[in-house]
Amino acid sequence: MTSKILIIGACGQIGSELTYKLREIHGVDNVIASDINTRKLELVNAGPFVILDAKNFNAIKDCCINHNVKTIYLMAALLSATGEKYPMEAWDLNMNSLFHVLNLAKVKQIDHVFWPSSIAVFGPTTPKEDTAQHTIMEPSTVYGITKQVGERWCEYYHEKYGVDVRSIRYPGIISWKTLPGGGTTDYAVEIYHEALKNKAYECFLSEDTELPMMFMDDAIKATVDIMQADADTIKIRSSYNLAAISFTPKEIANSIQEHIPDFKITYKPDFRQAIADSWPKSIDDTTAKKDWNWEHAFSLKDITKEMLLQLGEK
Ligand code: VAH
Repeated sequence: MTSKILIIGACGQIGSELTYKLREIHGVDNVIASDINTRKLELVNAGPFVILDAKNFNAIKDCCINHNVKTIYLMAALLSATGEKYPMEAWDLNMNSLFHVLNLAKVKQIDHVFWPSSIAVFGPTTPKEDTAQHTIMEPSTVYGITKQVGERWCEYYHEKYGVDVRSIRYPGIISWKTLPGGGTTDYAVEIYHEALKNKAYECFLSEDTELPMMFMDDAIKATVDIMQADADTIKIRSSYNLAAISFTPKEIANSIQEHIPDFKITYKPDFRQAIADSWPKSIDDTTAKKDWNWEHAFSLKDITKEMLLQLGEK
């Protein structure tokens, strides 16, 4: 039987687009989508789908045995804002799901793992401009702590047990196909929806809050590229810095006003401002560029044009 790919958390913002891309590359029947529920019916009906609890080791193991799964993309997690509301649930899901997948790789039940990290691994003491691949990491969010610890375990399992686990520190990701949920960077998606609906948006971050961001197409390309790279080119087995652009709410609003001149933004920072303030403003991804030829494609201008076009049609 052909070896299959399993995506855990396939109904999420990245998981859903990753599912379509991997099916384009490997064939629909070779990519099994899974999630805790069937909330995204379009995806559930687009190809092989199983309901799977990322915290249930035996369920994941049985799925791998039954479907001859040899590669897992573990995309299920509670993100930064939700993690602050439900710290123990975030620790439980984000960490135990990773241990389950790494342990399946350790005993060779599967051969390859992709696990997403995040710029949330950096904290208030990290230098904020052009944040380096190796630097101070004192994350001040539960989500960031799970990502920092998760990176340590990925590197440990690679060094000790030879597990082929690969990881990327995603910045904020902007997409139109699936709404994000529970993130601090989600304002950069909501703003486009509100601009088209109401020509106005009340932003939960202050106007000058600069954050590293990326269009979904770039994030998916990076994910596919790192997994297709020769193993000996992957020198970092914790997680790679990845960058595209950085902008502030004011700058994204200005880019929208080039298309919708009377769009108005107001600012009402909430608890997510402190999370955003703990993160870098820009990321140095020289190592990813050097090791596996990473390069982003979408500028803020490109993103705004594409988001308004796609959402306008939707
Ligand atoms: C969040 N979108 O806001 C995620 C991301 C860099 C932030 O990990 O929590």
